Amino acid sequence: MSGEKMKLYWFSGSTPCWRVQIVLEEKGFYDKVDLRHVDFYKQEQKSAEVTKLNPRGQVPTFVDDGININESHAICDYLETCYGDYGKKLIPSEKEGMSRVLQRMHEIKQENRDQELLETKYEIARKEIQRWEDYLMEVHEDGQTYLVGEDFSMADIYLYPHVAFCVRFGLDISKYPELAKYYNTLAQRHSIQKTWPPTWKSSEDIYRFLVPL
Ligand SMILES: N[C@@H](CCC(=O)N[C@@H](CS)C(=O)NCC(=O)O)C(=O)O
Repeated sequence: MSGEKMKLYWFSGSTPCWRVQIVLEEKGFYDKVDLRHVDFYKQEQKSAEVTKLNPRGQVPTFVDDGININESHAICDYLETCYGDYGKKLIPSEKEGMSRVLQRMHEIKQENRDQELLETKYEIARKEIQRWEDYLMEVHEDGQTYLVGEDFSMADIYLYPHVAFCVRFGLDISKYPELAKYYNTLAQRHSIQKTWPPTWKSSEDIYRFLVPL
C-alpha cells in the first residue's frame, strides 16, 4: 500500500460500493481508507469533487496513490492484481482454480449488465436466481461452502451484495434454500459484517418487490 491514503466515495446500500468495501477489508486496508460517504438525497455524487474523478457522477469512485479508478469490478480486480499478496488471496494463481473463480465472477457481471431487464422481467430474474441456487446446490452437495468450493474468493464478493440486496428488498429467500444457506453463512464473515451497509441495519428504506420472486 502506498504512503498516500486510498480514498473511496461510497453510499450506504450501494451494492457496487459494498463489493469494493469487502475487498478492501479482506486485504486489510479498510480501516486505513479515507471513506467519503456521499449523500444521494443531496445529489453529492454529482458534485464537482466527485465528477472530477468520475464523470458519470456515481459511486464507487476510488483513488489509490493518485491513481483514479472507478467501476466496482475494475476496482476489485485492480486491488487483487496490485495487492495480491496482502490479506486474503481472492483469485487463485493456479490455472484450474483461477478459471473457476473467473468464470463465476464474469457470469455475475453479465447479470449486472442486465439489471434493468431483471427489474422489469420477473421471469428472467426468477430463472437467474434459480441458476445460482443450482450452482450452490452442487457446492453444498460436495460439502463445501463457497461459490467456487472450499475457499472464499472474488466470485463470492461479486455475488454476495446482489443476494443481500434481494433479501433486503423483499426476496423471500426461504424459497431458495441453498441461497438462504449461503446468505446466512457468509453473513458471519468478518469482512461482510464489518462493511454491511449501515442504513440496512435499521428497518427504514425497505421496499418490496411488486411481484414476488
Ligand atoms: N457499473 C457501476 C455502477 C455504479 C452505480 O450504478 N452506482 C450507483 C449507486 S449503486 C450511483 O452512484 N448512482 C447515483 C447516480 O447515478 O446518480 C459500478 O459497478 O461501479
